[in-house]
Amino acid sequence: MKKFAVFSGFLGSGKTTTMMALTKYYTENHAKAAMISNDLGHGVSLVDNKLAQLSGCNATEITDDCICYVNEQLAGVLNSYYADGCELVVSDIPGFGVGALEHVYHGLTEKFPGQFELAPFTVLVEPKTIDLLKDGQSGDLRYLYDTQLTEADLIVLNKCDLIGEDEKNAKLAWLNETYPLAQTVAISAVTGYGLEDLALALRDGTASMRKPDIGYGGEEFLFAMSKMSELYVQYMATVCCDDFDGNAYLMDIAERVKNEIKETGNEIPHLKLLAWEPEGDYGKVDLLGTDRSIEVTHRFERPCVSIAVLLNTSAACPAEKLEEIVTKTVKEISADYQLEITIHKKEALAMG
Ligand SMILES: Nc1nc2c(ncn2[C@@H]2O[C@H](COP(=O)(O)OP(=O)(O)OP(=O)(O)O)[C@@H](O)[C@H]2O)c(=O)[nH]1
Ligand SMILES: [Mg+2]
Repeated sequence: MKKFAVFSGFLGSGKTTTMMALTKYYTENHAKAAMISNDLGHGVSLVDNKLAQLSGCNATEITDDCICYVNEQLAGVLNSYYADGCELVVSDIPGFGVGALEHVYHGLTEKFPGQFELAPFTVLVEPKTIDLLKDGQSGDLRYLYDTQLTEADLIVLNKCDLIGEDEKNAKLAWLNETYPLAQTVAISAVTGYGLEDLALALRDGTASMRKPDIGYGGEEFLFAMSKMSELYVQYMATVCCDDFDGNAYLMDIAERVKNEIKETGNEIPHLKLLAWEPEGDYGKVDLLGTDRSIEVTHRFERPCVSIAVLLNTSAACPAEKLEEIVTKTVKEISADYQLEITIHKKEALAMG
């Protein structure tokens, strides 16, 4: 079997965490699996890919462009994974994944007929997003949330560890009623709950290849996209003292960025900060919006003397403003911790 699935879903819904958990689970319980992280920065290293590699996953990245527009490059990566014995490969998609069904699934099928077996087009959603959609409070983002789910063959309700059984069932029932063409599974990428259901849905299911009318490129889509920007920063930091607390350092950066973005009235759906030292110890911090608390997703176990840092973020904020806030924050907090930093890559992209 040479199965491939795209994992779409809103920023922070847990695509990367799920792909990491699934590829490990699938490899241990079914057959060899691998993952691809895809994003738009030019010549950058992605937090998601570095994280997957640090945690021992079979992972690679495609940068510079969306897999929507580089079908040949994607096919090359898939073929090398299959040649290596993989039977399932999953990839995420930059931005919001809207239009991926057409550009990736139909693109691959037209250019490479019969070569790849496409698993259900998979869309992740977290409980909080369903609340927003149900209450009609999703504002400008409603179009994106709804369109993603409309395209899905398989909807994955992730982060079920955060809700009880009754709430999970109510949310699944709402999804089944609202998006009747999609199959649903409930999982927690963090606890591993539901991973067997997800594995079987991908192994046994096939893509419907249906083309729902999503108004791609229309006014609502362009309006939602026009607000978004992305920022990629890579730097090295040398530590001068022997009690440097990498976890506190990453938390402080995320906290200050959150407060500064909040002050401007903008929103930051996902900020990822990953730092590692030469021995492989690493810390990861995630911010999922100005109204949420910061999560330490992985902790440094020991004090460290030099670290490499990757920061990737998507924000509903003008690109220059985002870059200004993040750069200033990194410099100030690094100075507070007496770190000497060398920024060797920085790119801000406006999505609109
Ligand atoms: N409680 C809980 N948290 C989760 C789960 N899955 C992911 N998360 C957390 O949600 C945050 C975002 O997860 P990611 O996997 O980075 O989300 P993503 O969809 O890849 O985000 P983008 O790459 O920005 O699109 C991280 O802090 C994760 O630890 C889950 O099942 N339960
Ligand atoms: Mg991700």
